[in-house]
Amino acid sequence: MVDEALIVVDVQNDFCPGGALAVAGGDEIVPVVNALIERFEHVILTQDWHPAKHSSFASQHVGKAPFSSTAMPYGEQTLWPDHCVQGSGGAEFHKALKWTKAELVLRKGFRPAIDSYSAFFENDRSTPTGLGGYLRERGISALTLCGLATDFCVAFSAIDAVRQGFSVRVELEACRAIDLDESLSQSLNAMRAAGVVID
Ligand code: VGL
Ligand code: ZN
Repeated sequence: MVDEALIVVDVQNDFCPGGALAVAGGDEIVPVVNALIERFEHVILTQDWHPAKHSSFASQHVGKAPFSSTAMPYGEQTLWPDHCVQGSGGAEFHKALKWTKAELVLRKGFRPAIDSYSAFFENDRSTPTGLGGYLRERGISALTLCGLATDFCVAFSAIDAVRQGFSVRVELEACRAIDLDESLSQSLNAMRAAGVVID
């Protein structure tokens, strides 16, 4: 159908086993994601793409450990190990991901002072990435999301997509979670409450 797109979120080396912010089983989704890519006419990828010394890295906050959190001007921010640095091998897509069909690669998290989990809005929840306008201008109204990680970039993207008026489905078998402090169950509840269809 012409008005549907698949959005593949952050299937990058750093989120796979051996990577800097490895998600358990992150690599297991690759064949499932590849099968989805074949099925969809329109495919969009997101790529977490941070400058070195990004403010979401615990290394930039004295005395803070990875997976702790800190107050940023835009709100509470989880602090991560250094990951997905622009141009690094860790920022590349998993080598088995069949990504060449993608019509758009949307990079996010490139502003030093603000993180961006969602493909639509940065973590201040108000700076747009432009993806909403891109999809609307192309007449795409229904989105299926998959990728890494379920409870951060997939969930934030899915909820923002509903708020932007898209009809949104998440393919859980093509997702894996970080699951910090129950964040997986919280994100599933939040997605369902927002109106995301979860398969
Ligand atoms: C992500 C934490 C930090 C994600 C990205 O892709 O879910 N999580 N950066
Ligand atoms: Zn990141």
